[in-house]
Amino acid sequence: MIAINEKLDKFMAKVIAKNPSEVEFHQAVKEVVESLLPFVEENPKYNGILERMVEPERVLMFRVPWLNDKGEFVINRGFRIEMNSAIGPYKGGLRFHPTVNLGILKFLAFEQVLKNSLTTLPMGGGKGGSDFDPKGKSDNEVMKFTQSFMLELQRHIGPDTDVPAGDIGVGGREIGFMFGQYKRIRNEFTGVLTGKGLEWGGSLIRPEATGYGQVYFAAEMLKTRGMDFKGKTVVVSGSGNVAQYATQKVTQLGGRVVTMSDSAGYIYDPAGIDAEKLAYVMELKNVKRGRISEYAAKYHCEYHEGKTPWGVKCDIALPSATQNEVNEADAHMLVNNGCYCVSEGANMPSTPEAVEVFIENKILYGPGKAANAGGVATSGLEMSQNSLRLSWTREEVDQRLHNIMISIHKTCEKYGKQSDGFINYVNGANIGGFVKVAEAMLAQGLV
Ligand code: NDP
Ligand code: 2IT
Repeated sequence: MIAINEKLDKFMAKVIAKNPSEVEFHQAVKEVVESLLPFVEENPKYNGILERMVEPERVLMFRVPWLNDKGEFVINRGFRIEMNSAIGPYKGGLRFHPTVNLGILKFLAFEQVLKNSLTTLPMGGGKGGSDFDPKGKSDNEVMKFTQSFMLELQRHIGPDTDVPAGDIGVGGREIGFMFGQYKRIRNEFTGVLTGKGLEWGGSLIRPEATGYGQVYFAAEMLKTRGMDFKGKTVVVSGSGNVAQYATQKVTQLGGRVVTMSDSAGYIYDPAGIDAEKLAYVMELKNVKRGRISEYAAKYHCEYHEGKTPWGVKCDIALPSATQNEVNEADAHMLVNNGCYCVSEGANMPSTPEAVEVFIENKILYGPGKAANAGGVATSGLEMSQNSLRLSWTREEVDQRLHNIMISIHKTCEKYGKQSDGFINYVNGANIGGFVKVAEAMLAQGLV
């Protein structure tokens, strides 16, 4: 054990020296390497693979100049991290948020490699985005920015090379503008982006997929203890794409979602956010682009400014906003209040200390790279439909998504089940995701 800890420290010292101040990247790598070092020790053929996996195959960073509505020049920074293409073209979302930097995108790209491997589909890993803040921008400004962003990005991507999609701040509107610009520059109508509109190559269920998948994964975890969503109280964070469809699926399965949030605070509606109230949230967030506090005013419930919802008593928690939104104190609160299942829709929403609390208390804890893989999996299904030039029905895509989430759960069980019967989904997802990528890297030689 001591030898493993020393190895981990040595490995991390190198990663930190080479990637200084990229704290989120260090955090993501450490969690994965911690799981994998004992496994690599037992399987020495994988020696050296982790060292290669933490070095992106390619990093693109570029200037994005555009003119705002006042006619002023604005300069943003654009990125694409092409992390690993061992098992397929680079695949992963674009994030537009003022906090975006190289370290955050490298953490997301690194997680994406293992996540995409878990989906069973042939997709490598990548991530990109910009420090552009869509909040408060007009449609015209968003279009100007995205066109300028794509003017550079287009030379690096393609349906067999690198296929971006949405993430925080990038939804149907942004994907539409980017697709139009790519098509105009390249004169190609092709599946270069996923999350497209249904009329122009998109897949049914892709908007729903991350939240639905997160709930399907939670349902699989609950099943291992003979439980389901019926009558359960569920706390959701976020009110964007993932949170909205997680809420919808929980309600369909008979659970009651009592919170949603945004970066300003959370609402607590003990009666539950039913289909009608969720339709209001969708209009508020996707069309009016308003704040979640308006929900509290409309439905006369509590609003907690500047707070996260983890102190609300629940059976199941679905973090669906952003990284490191659940800290150690939050994790203790959840567990002490009786929460026994956490399924992550966001990427790395729990700090390492919070994860430790969940594992020590042996609750059902599904880490993002397993629990939120339904989004990218359905992107993979969109790519398949684009290649076939066919569209599958809603039922067909949903069934495939559901089966993929069941399969990811099985993989986690296979690699994460301990001798006492407890499933450590962190180890399961990390090892399960790693094996396929590592085998492909070995087969392809030193590239
Ligand atoms: P959206 O932009 O649709 O929504 C993001 C939500 O999270 C908003 O409610 C936003 O509030 C909140 N949020 C964002 N940043 C912060 C912050 N720093 N602090 C508090 N709240 C914040 O994004 P998505 O729903 O698509 O993404 C949510 C999470 O899910 C992300 O971690 C993303 O990486 C992950 N994910 C997304 C997938 C997808 O298919 N979209 C797939 C897999 C994972 P506000 O409006 O105030 O900013
Ligand atoms: O984090 C993620 O998996 C996503 N944002 C979705 C990526 C995709 O290519 O659909």
